[in-house]
Amino acid sequence: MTHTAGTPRHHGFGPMRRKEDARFIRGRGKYVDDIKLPGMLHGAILHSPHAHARIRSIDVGAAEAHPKVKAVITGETLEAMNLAWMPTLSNDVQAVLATDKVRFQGQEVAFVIAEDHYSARDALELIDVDYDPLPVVSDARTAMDEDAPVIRDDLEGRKDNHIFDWEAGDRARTEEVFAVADVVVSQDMLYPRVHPAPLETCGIVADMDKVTGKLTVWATTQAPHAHRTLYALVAGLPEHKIRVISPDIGGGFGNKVGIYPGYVCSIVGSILTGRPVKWVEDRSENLMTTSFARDYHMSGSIAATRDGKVLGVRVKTLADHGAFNGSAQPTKFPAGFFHVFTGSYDMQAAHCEVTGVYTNKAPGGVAYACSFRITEAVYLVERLMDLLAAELDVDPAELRMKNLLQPEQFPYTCATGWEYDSGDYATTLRLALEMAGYEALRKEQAEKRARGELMGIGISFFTEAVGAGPRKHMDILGFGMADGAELRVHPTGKAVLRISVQTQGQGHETTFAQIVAEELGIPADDVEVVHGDTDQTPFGLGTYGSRSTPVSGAATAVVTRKVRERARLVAGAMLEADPGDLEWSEGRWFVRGDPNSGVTIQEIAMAAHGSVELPEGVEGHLDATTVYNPPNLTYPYGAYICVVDVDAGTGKVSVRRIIAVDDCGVRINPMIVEGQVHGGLADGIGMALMQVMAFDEDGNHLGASFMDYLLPTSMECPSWELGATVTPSPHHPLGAKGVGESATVGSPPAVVNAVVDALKPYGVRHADIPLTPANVWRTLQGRPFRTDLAIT
Ligand code: MCN
Ligand code: CUN
Repeated sequence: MTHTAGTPRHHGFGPMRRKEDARFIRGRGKYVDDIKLPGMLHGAILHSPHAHARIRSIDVGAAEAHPKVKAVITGETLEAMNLAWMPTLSNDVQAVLATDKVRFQGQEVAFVIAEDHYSARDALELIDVDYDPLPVVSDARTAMDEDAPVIRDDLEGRKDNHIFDWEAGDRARTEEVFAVADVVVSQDMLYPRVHPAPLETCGIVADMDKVTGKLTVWATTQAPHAHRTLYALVAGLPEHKIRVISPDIGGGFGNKVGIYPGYVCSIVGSILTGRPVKWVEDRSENLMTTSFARDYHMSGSIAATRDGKVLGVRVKTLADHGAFNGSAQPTKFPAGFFHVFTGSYDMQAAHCEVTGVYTNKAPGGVAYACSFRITEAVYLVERLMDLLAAELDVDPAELRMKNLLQPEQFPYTCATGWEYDSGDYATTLRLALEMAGYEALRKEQAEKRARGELMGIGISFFTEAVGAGPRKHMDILGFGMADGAELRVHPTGKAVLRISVQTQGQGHETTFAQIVAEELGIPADDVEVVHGDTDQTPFGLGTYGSRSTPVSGAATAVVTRKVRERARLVAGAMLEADPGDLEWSEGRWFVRGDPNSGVTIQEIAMAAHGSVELPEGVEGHLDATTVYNPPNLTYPYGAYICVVDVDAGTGKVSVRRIIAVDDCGVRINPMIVEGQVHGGLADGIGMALMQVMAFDEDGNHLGASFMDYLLPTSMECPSWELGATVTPSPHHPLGAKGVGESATVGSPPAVVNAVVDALKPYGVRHADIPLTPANVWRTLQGRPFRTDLAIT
């Protein structure tokens, strides 16, 4: 399964260039904003300037009188249609347009529909809303105070801002383990609120055809089928009369899983006006109102023996979910997969408690290349491992090596009940250490320290759980997550594959064609991958939690194998041989022992379409469909090492090197996998050093543009050093595991561990992210500050 990098292979796995790039680099991508329909109208949203205020009145008269305005929708309009509130995926409701009061700055208040975009925007200024400001909660830590204003008074009987209490693991067992431990290390840490910030913002074109009764929606969604079903359930439209098309997407990163008020308003707008309605967010709208991630305040502890054997971890977490519990968050697991926080280590016990609270901030949630909160879990345990290493005065690599799960322990059930499928962790860490030249780095560090220079080396070893969702985890979401796939091989042996997942930049049109190519022996260029259109593809829940390869990739392998088996029967008829006597080699069936006797898949395809007499019961054509139910999640993992230099005078952190060794099982396209890792590493640098959604005490959003919400550029990123180990997943038909979020999940703790390591001579044992120059400088002065609140 190893191919030399750079050598394109067209008959299966290997580093093949992305098929979709031909249109992207020539400017031929087609995004939602490129959709232009005859008679199309344009929508714009009026947002609340206040974080918490009662709405006394909304006067839309002047806006309606604007000559280019066709309609103005308010919460009242929606109430009449029973659509003022929409269910979230997290057992909550969210206001589509505010009726009673606004609960976060930027909340949607009214929707103007006009002949053109600019008129719609102009008319927003003609709307007069009378607000009565209320006290604000912008810090989760004060949300449960006696005198805190109740944000969700719309919920019956609600007297405080509490959403849920949730725990996992065995409390009593964990207490026992902590009681006998030689060493316990504790640390409070904040994973602040961040935003996925895809370069293409969210948008929709909704077109209700009043003659056919069919609603067609072009939307930037990662989950077109799920959106269709939700629209049907919420709006009462028949599902077969809804078509959701997700065109090219300029990045999702979790931002495009949910349904936002602008989508509902555009659909309602099209129903009301009888014309197509387009709504596309601007940058500030995207950053201020759409799904956030993290915002976890964690108090963690780790217990170990004196000689460094880890016994257990526990954590208490305060989770800030904003004003509506609004993101895709499994109902029964309101903290997502956070409890996979024993990480990659063999431990006897673990326990976590999570309390979710409402604040006057935009709907919080999980999504940002996160695997449903495994990002926070990995950060927690990897920081704790470093703190423990410091306490025991042992090398952090050595401590990890001592506690990593061993190959013979797989399948391994962790202390909170998750079954890790496969792994050879020590090999991966060893490779990373070797690539880094770890010993030499430590020597260099000692020399630098002697000269008063700050250099840090940080390690992170992560295990992910991706590929929702196996039936055995069905209680997480309350419904199954099987994905369909359909494959048709045309008479000339060219094929079309229809899949349920949606690509947002991951290169599915290439990798999924490669899976067919590998299994059928035809060139990947001969396979067209159709996705992102509910009328043309089988049902499936879409792309998130790096589930495409684990679930839909498996479905693709299975459906292709079905076609290959059909081809065997056709080949039997062609060769006048018993199909049982046939053997397969790349792209052809032949009579066992007689390789020259074979027929190619292309010849079989032609024959299958009518030119050969098929035996009784064998249908013609080379088509198949399948539905794949994954038996388990896949557990990719990796070892990351980061080297930083810190300027003590300014607090500026320079990331000198990042070494990333990933094991995502069998790699379909190693070049695409590396691309995924590159992106995630940049994300990790961003989260560790720059990105944060901060708010002031009045709930004003302080990161509503890219001037304030800082994304890493190539200037902040070193030249990545990647390595790979391949430990196949035993239950996946191709042995593949998901990788799309691995580096985003795994890299932030490596960077933070490196910075804290650099600051060690100053007695620093922890610093909260993002480690901006100001924060690092203040930390060096012994005065760190909260980055998620306004600094005064
Ligand atoms: N792949 C492979 N071999 C493997 C695993 C993956 O060749 N063993 C390939 C896949 O076939 C696919 C890509 O790598 O082309 C990523 O696959 P996978 O890990 O299955 O993840 P998904 O395709 O389901 O993508 C989702 C994941 C998530 S949840 C976020 S968030 C994220 C991410 O992918 N958003 C992205 N990567 C992104 N990359 C881009 N460019 N844009 C986004 O919005
Ligand atoms: Cu958690 S972001 Mo991705 O799963 O869509």
